[in-house]
Amino acid sequence: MERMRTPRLPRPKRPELRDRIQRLKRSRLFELPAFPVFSGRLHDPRTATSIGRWLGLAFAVCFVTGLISHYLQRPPDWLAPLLPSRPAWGYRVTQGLHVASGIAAIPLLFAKLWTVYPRLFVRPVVRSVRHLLERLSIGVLVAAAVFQLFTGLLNTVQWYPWPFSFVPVHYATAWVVAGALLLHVAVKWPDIRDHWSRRSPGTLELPAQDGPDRRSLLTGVTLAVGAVTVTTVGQSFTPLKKLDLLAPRHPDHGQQGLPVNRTAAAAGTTSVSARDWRLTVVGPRPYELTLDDLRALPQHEVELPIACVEGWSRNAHWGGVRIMDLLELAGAPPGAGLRFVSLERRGAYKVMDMGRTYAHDPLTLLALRLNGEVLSPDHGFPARVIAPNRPGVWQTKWVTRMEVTL
Ligand code: HEM
Ligand SMILES: Nc1nc2c(c(=O)[nH]1)N[C@H]1C(S)=C(S)[C@@H](COP(=O)(O)O)O[C@H]1N2
Ligand SMILES: [Mo]
Repeated sequence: MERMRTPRLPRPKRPELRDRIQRLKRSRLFELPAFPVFSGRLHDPRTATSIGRWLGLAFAVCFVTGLISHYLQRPPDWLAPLLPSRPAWGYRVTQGLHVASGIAAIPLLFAKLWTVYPRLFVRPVVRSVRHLLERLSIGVLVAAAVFQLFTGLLNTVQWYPWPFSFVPVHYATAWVVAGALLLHVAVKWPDIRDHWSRRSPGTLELPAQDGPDRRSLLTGVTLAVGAVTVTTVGQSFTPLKKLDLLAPRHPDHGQQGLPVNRTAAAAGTTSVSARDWRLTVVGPRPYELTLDDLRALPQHEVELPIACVEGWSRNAHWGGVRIMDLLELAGAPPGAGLRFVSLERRGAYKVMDMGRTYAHDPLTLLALRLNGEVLSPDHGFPARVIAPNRPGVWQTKWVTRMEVTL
């Protein structure tokens, strides 16, 4: 009887390779990540919390001051007559803070991203639906924050290397950053609570955690934030103007002691003749004035800043006629506002609407003089608006027409 032969297994072509794989599997080497392992304290939740709270504060200041800028510039119809014209320096402070905290946020964001980047290598990539949502929301937060900070910075130097219009996109992204940030803080709340301060229970148990390396990192970040702040904040906080080395504007550089954004040449208003120029006022009692007529009206002097939306600002001494006097001459009722039209041929700032509070504020002038001299063409010769607590964009230059609005 023939013996049954066990069927022969096909011989592995490379037995040594199979053995190696088997051994590897047994040695758990396969479970190790294919990426670097991060065990340093600089990447732990405590460091992420200490940098994150400053970044969060900077973002909160940006968000609030950004909304103030939005509503002062583009109020809905119901709000326009209620906008406050005081304090006179209000917009100077809020927009100065906006750009300063935005610039400070840039090194903070770098530091924060560096602290948490090992999380990119967490495996498994997704543990649960909750984990997936958390990672997606952080993805949105990081993308929106990086986008917001860099486009904001480029806007301050008036560089627009993109096909969309900056302001509406910056505004929409502000809401995305704010929403994603709130969600992020809510999800990470347990970590934040445990690591907020030195005295928190999580760290008391581990007193040796805080080593010189963490302190060096935080010192480095503080120095970076200090350096970018001190070298730019002088563009609006003039006591530090001597240190204003990196900001796009220096408060002292410009004709008549004041920087210029849009020149008369750019606006096509270089050759306005003082003799032919007229101010046309449209209202219940319409009238027209020459420059000499305006100069013959009661003159007032005010000290008010130009506070540009791009973050620079400078106080100046203005002389001219009160807008409220011109309104009264036109027989305007107390609730009236105004529309101003500039000689400028085209441009976003040719027409400007002014609400009741500004129009009736005694500080609001149709200015004819700047720092003791007749306005230069670049500053709006023959007449320009200067009003308190008003974004620079609405301090209309080269005014030729005023229409009473009710
Ligand atoms: C989380 C960060 C930021 C948030 C939430 C934020 C938010 C806002 C908002 C809501 C506005 C008003 C937009 C409008 O008028 O509709 C604004 C305006 C502005 N922001 Fe930001 N911003 C941030 C960062 C920055 C940064 C980093 C800079 C510059 C360094 C910057 C520069 C500006 C400028 C120049 C404007 C005025 C734009 C204009 O009206 O022409 N922002 N921001
Ligand atoms: N007609 C007109 N007025 C304008 C502008 C403009 O482009 N056109 N620029 C505005 C901006 S953005 C600012 S910051 C102030 C600056 O005034 P200044 O150039 O006299 O400093 O003018 C505002 N008035
Ligand atoms: Mo401006």
